[in-house]
Amino acid sequence: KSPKPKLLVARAMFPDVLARLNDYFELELNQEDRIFSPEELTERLQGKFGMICTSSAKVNQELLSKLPELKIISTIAVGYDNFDLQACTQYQVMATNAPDVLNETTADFAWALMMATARRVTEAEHFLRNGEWQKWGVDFFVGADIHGSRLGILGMGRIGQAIARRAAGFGMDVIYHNRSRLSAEQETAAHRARYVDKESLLRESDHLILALPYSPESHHSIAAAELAQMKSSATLINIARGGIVDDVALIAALRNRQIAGAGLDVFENEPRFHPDFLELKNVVLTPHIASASERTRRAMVNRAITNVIAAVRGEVPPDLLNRDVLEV
Ligand code: 8YV
Repeated sequence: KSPKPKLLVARAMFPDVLARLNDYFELELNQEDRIFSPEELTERLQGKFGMICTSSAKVNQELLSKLPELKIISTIAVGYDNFDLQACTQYQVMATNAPDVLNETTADFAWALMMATARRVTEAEHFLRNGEWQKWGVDFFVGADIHGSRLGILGMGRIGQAIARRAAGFGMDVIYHNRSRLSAEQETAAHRARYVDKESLLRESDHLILALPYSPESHHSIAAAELAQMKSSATLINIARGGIVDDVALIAALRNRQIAGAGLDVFENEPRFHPDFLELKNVVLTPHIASASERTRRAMVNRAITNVIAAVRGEVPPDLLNRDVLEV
C-alpha cells in the first residue's frame, strides 16, 4: 500500500473534527498554534499534498514557486484575500474557502457590534467598572436607536443579506450598495433592501455595516472623503477586513465627532491596530471574532476538510475558487 499523502494543518484546530482526515492523510499539526513566518511555512509545506489554514497564511508566487508537490490550499475562512489565486493557477494549486457556514453567526455579530456601538454598551460598562457611577442623569449615555432607523450595507453578499434579514424584527429601512444589484426576490428576502449608489448609502445610513470582500479595489473604500459624507449621528461597523477602512481617517472622524461611533472587529495589520483607537470612547473594539461560535467554527473546519478530501479523491472540491486551474 502506498503511503498516504501529507497534509499540513497550519493552525491548531478542534482535534476531534480533524480526526476525519486520518483516513486520507498523514497529518502534520501545529499544536503550539504558532503563526509561521513565510520561511517556516515554506519549510513545513515541503512534500505536502495540501494545507488547511486560516487567513493568517499568506500564499503567494514566492511561496508556491518552492512547492512543486502542493496540490491544494484550503482556508477555513470565507475571505481569501491572503491567497494569490492567479499564482495558484499558475502553479496548478487548487484554492478553496469555506463559504455559507458562517453567514448567520457573522451576521449575528455584526448586529451585536452595531447595537453595542449605537447604545454605547462597552463605554457604559467601562464607566461602571471604573467606579465612576456616582449618579444617574437624564442624558446619561444616550445613544442612537436601532429600531426604526435606516440600515446601510456595503457589500450585499451572503453575509450582507443575512444581516439585512435581521432588520425585520427592528422595523428598519434597509439600503445597500454592491458591485451588482440583487435579484428582486433576493431584495425582498433581504427585508426589502433597496439598491442605492455608494454616495446615497453614505449619506442616508444611520448605521453602516461593511460586509464586502477585501481586494485592491476595496482597499480604503471608506476613507476621509467617504466619512465626510456620513451623518454625524451615524455608526460605522466593520466585520469584513481592516484594509477596507483607512484607520487614520476613521480615528480623525471619531475624534471630531464627524460620525458618532464605530464598531470594529477587523484591523488592517491585525493583531496589531492603531493605538489611538484605545483613547477613543466612541469605538467598540473586538479581536476578529465575528464567526466565533463553537458550532460555526467547527463547521468552518469541516468545510475545509471536505475540500481537501475531495481533492485527494480526484474530485473537484466543492468550494474551488480558481476554476481555471482545471483547464491547465
Ligand atoms: C475567520 C474570517 O475566523 O471567514 C473569514 O473571512 O475572517 C473569519 O471568519 C478568520 O479569518 C479565520 O481565518
